[in-house]
Amino acid sequence: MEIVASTPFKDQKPGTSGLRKKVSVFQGKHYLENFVQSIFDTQADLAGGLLVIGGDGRYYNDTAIQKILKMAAAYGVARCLVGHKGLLSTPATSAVIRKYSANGGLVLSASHNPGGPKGDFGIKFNVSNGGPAPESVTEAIFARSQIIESYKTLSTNDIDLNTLGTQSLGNMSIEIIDPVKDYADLLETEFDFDAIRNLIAGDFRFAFDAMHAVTGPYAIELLENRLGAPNGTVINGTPLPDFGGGHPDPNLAHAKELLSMTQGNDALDFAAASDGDGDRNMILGKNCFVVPSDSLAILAANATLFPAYKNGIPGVARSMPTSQATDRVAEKLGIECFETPTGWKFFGNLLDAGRIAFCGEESFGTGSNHVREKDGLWAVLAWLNLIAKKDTSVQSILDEHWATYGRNYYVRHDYEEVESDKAKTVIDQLEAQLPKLIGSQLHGREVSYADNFSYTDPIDNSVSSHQGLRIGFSDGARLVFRLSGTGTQGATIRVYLESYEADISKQHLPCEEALSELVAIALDVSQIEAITGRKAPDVIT
Ligand code: VG1
Ligand code: CO
Repeated sequence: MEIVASTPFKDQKPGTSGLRKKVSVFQGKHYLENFVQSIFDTQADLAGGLLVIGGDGRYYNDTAIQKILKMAAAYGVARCLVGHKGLLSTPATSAVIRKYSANGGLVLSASHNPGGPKGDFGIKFNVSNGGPAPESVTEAIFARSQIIESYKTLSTNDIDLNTLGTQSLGNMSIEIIDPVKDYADLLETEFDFDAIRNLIAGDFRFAFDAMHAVTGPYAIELLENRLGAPNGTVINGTPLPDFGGGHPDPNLAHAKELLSMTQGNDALDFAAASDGDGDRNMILGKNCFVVPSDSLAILAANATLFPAYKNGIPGVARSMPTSQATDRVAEKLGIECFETPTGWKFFGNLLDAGRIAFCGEESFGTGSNHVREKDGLWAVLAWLNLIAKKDTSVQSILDEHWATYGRNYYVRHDYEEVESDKAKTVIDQLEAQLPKLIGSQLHGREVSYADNFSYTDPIDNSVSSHQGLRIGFSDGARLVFRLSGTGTQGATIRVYLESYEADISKQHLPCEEALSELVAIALDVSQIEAITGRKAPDVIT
């Protein structure tokens, strides 16, 4: 056992989803160790307990796992479950923590951020319900990291991560587990696999893009092995440390290859993709794209088609910037609907209390109470289940939904790597205007409310304030502005735009057209162009 003296790093405050930094920062002397020791020091249950460890396979995954295992053994963790080759997707980690009643888990991932030596790395700590640590826990970890003076480790050889089975490290036992099986078994209980099998055996054609990230082995097992999809249905299925040089973010900007497979004469009926750590999803149909906010609303509206929810769901939740499409479904079904701050950690209490069964975020995140993370393949299987049961195309599922509930046109504009002080000025000057906007007209639309979103958790009454600026209009349209909490360079300004259209004859406009006036209002009130010098968003999703 070695006790290594160290001094605090000022910047170890976890963001929306764990601590995320450039790989080079994590490679810095004591950086990773300080953060991991801060987690151990604040989580007494881990001493003598069970810890799950895995990651998305990105560059530095293996090195980090070796360091963490030695520190866990030195700290006194009794047992670790580690994914084979160091791999475990975020939803699979959640499933494993829950199945084996672990005291917590560490996911090594920077999610959809690019990987490789010049890319990003991250560490997320999940608690015993399988979900991301709530704010009270991340705040305690950060506080500890600010006064840390040393960490403990063992000086010993590396563990073999490539062989399944049990090994020991000091007094700690380590089991290298199949990262796929427990998770795939769980998903099989959620959906009607026979119906999906029949769909796939017919003339239905589809593809899944794992983007060379962690989901490849999971998708091959579920879609090809268990559901009988032809070999090659899963593309880019081998996890690579640099994701093949790509950006493992499933959206229209980064999954171009897949998008093109759903367009034109020979278009596939269905296509889907997930991100670096397997918790995001993108759903495409023949010549159409399902906006994630709509996806949540549609799955909620059709929950009884899924075996696990055949008696209906108690409630739903969406993050604040996610469109209000789901609210309309909840209203009609007579179930509860919650609006939470951005980040999956805010759904945990509601799921644990049984108040909601489905939840989602506009950022390509959808999930249910089967785990406590968003789950890319869960959403993909849900859509396959839906298509099989409805026996119709993705576009007609969308059309039918909009005809019943109205359409929430939706788009997000991201301005990336903006100088931090300028991004802050955009938000501050807008926030200062909010009180006087209420009741005023902006381009002919009446502002019915304008505030900085604050959330009181209905289960533990904890309050999270300053979660994003909202401007709501009397016609159901809405603008939201917030700064990203996952970037590693400068600041990213996110502008979320939404309008509501009940008239069926106006539900098939291009999104840009339907939202063009709101874009103009957003630019006017936020002064983004004048303050940042940017002429257009970098990414539109
Ligand atoms: C983004 C998304 C948010 C999501 C988070 C983590 O956060 O907007 O909805 O929960 O990423 O997703 P931010 O703070 O950058 O807007 V993942 O797939 O990185 O775990
Ligand atoms: Co992710």
